Amino acid sequence: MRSSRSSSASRSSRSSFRARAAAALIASAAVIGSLLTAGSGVAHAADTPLRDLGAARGKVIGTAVTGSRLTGTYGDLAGAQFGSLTPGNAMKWGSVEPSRGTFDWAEADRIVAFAEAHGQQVRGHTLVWHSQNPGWLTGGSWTPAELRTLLRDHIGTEAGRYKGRIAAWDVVNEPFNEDGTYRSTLWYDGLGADYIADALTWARAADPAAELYINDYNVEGVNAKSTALYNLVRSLKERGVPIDGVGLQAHLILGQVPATFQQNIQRFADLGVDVAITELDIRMTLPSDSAKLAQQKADYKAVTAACAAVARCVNLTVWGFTDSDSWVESTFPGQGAATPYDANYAPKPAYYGISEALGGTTTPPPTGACTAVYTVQSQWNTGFTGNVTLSCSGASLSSWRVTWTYGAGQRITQSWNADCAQSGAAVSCRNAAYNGGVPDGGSVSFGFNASWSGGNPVPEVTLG
Ligand code: 9MR
Repeated sequence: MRSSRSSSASRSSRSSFRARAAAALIASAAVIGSLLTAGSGVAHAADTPLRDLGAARGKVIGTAVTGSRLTGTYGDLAGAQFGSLTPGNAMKWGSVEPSRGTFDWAEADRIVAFAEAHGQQVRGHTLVWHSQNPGWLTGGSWTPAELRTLLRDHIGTEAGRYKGRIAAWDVVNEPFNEDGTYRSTLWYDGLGADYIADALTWARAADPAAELYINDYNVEGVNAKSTALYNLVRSLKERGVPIDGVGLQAHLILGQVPATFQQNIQRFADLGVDVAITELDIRMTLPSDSAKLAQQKADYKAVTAACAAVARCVNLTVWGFTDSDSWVESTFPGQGAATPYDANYAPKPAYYGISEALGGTTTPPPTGACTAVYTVQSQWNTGFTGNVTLSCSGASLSSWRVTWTYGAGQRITQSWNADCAQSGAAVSCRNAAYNGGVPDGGSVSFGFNASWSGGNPVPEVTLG
């Protein structure tokens, strides 16, 4: 009954979504079309969006997002391709109540409003966790009774604020250790294991329409940790505690999709709960190359196929859809490229892995691409140093030209490792005599100094 409510809500917004999706794809085609590719070319703008492929199979395909980025190409793709949004950080306790009794809902509100405007569900993340809590909470010393009241009030406040607007809440996040014992946290240590049942009960009271989940990582295959989660869910159901689903985060390593993924999803489904793959990413050792990207495609396809095969696997969410919005590189030095789109918003083979597992076709198959990424390396009151890095994967270049248009009056004063010319706002940089070649799996960078005033937004670059 619960899931039919959410799916009819998403159905009613479907037709207005289509018009917006078409417009968004036209907007993003400028970026996609700027890629140079080997072989038969790049993504075709007419490929069916993931959200539509998922909907046709009864699955919601989602992404984690950063609220402040929901404009331009990032916003176009987030709106056009995905059927649900999860705030990556904006709904965590430390984000919403940085000082006790002082709330900041701005980014969370923005994401919820964006989702509603685009006919998307919101997965709320997360009400009870051991991490990203405010300092006043973790630094305080509380009696068990005080801690319980704090938690109950927090759940009531946050889930209550968004009542009726959240499809599913990750009520409790990451309660287990790898061996299946309970993780020692503020909550477990202070309140015992029943903090989980209490949190679910309070969440149900605050928002009766939301599906309530427990979410964890390294629980994708059958192992000690996922079995502990399984036993917990079974006992909660036996006790009549409200629990509607389990979230399998799926922060995976290239080539290591657990063989028992589908079997594990199925055993939770057989308990009578929904399953969501809530935070999918698949990291690799950098730099990426065509072989790694092909393996990543196979891995994304296997994960999506495992979800597609089980009716109660209702949602598959990627933890950031672009490599420019992923937690991986800063957390695992030397690892990255974990998401389905590269940092320039070009769909990677991984994107087609998801799409193909949902019955989509790739027209024509992507064989690789070269991309250019513009960054501001340092900035002072009147000037800045910029860098552009060209990288090729599954393709190569023997010469190149990168162009962009400044939106805020920036002017290039000096460049190195490229011949740059600026006319009005338009900049064009060609390779120097010695660095026109960019091999498959390789990269070339050039730099420049420029002036700015008022603002220094990063322009979209075209490689052509
Ligand atoms: O993506 C989130 C990142 O921006 C934060 O710095 C990080 C802090 O722990 O949390 C990331 O999201 C986590 C999610 O909330 C829970 N599962 C693991 C995710 C990756 O760390």
